[in-house]
Amino acid sequence: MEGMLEAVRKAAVEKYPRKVNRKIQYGTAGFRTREEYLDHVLYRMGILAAIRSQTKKATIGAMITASHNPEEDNGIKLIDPAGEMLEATWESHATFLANVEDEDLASAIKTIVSKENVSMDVTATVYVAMDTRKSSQRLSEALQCGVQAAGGTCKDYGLLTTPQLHFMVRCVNTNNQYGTATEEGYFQKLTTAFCKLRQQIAQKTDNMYKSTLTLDAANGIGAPKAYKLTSYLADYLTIDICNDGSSGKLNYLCGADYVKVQQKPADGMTLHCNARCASFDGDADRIVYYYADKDGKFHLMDGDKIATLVAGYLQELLSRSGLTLNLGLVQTAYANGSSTAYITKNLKVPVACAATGVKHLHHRALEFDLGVYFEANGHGTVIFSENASSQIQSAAKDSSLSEIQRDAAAQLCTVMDLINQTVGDAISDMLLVELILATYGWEINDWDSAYIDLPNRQLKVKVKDRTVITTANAERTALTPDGLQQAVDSLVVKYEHGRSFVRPSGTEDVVRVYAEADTQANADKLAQEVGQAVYNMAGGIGDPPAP
Ligand code: 16G
Ligand code: MG
Repeated sequence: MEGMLEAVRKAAVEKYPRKVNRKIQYGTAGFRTREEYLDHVLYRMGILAAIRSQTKKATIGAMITASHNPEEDNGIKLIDPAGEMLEATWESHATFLANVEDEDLASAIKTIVSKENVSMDVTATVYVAMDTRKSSQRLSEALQCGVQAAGGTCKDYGLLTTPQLHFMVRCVNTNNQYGTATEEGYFQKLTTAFCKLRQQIAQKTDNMYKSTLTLDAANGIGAPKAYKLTSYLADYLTIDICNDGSSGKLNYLCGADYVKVQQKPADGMTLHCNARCASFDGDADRIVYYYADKDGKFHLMDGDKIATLVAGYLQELLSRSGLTLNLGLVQTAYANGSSTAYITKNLKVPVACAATGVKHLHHRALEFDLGVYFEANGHGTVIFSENASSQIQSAAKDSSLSEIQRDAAAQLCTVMDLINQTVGDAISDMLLVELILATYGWEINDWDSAYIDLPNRQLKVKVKDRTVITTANAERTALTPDGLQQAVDSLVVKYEHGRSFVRPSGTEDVVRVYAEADTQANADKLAQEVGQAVYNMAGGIGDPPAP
């Protein structure tokens, strides 16, 4: 231990000193900030990843990315053994370790080691990958230096999407039961399932589905991976890849976040009537679809629309199979009210609401046999419990069941392989959506017509200290400051289909306001009034929210 601490201290001082005294926090999606502030943080996260690996006696992942942030930013997310997000208590270890002075680094490591009962005799293994940012290679070297200084070994995958690395970590920790921990293994697993299911679809003459898709790859890692993907898809899907990084800038005027927030197509995408378009974000863990109707009007198919499509499809397969497994959908407070009403009333699938952030949705989804979760921003997946997965597998082989039941179970089995269950995955979600549309023989407007979104508006309010706002009930109720929730309630009742909530952002120094109502004008008005209430009661600074 002492030898390791000396090696760690030496490399810290000589190669990765903490030059600037600015506090950094492991937030909802790891560390994320300007790339020039991150070298020492990455080095230290290498050390932490090694210790985490020794604690869990398993391989840990470290993904270098800042997702949909601008090219100038970067960041890191650690991945736990089952391919899920880092456990919350370790988020505070990460924040602690990233912020200590260089001379306190050794003692900080000792503190964590003694708190967590780390087995120092276990050799740590860390799987490392990065997105396409210019700074990623340099930061990856810093991270690997940290792992090695702590006595661990790295496997460097180079360029991967975030969900690909989550997949690799899960594979290696299940002795490749989940899949093979290589990029080839990833594409093989997903696309074999996709092609098999596509092949089974009877070609009805009235099938309106067209197997072409235009993809905006956000000038990021999604582009080279989507090119690779196409070689596995036979004729089942043709992808025309735009914003592939050959000239444009990462996430600039493109990508899933831009399209969702701006409610308009990414630059470089030409929309033809009812032709499907999709956008990935910068690390390809989010996807949104969109199209223009015959009048040229833009329609966004966000995470809510994807969730209803997926939940409806799984519900149908489950009921055909006769299996009595419980299927549920997890959304956040941002889910459009129309989507929640449609899922509950039309699909009769129970809906749970979780706080914003993938880990909250993921955990809630684990409570169902089949848990579908999606954020409106396009991040989501489906998780199958062990019980569900083994029941589905046995039903697919059970000769006492009818052929219809067995076929449905066999299809579910293959669908499980198509889905990256570790985390939302733009590539896997795209294949799933394409499969479902092809199965139903739908054009994108058929999918869209399931329900009409309630008009909505989001606002940001700057306040002196956003922590004065605390929430409960999956962020739908403001507990403090006193009287704020009553104020929101009294505004909401003035509007038909009115709904609004406020929450402090986990990634920006602002308070976010969401409002929806029967018309766009009313949604705008409600958001502005609620924003004003936040401004008045929670210490607003600068200009009050504009009408
Ligand atoms: C992070 C979350 C995302 C969430 C967003 C909310 C992960 C991997 N990402 O990007 O799920 O929607 O934060 O940001 O958990 P906000 O707190 O600023 O509204
Ligand atoms: Mg992302």
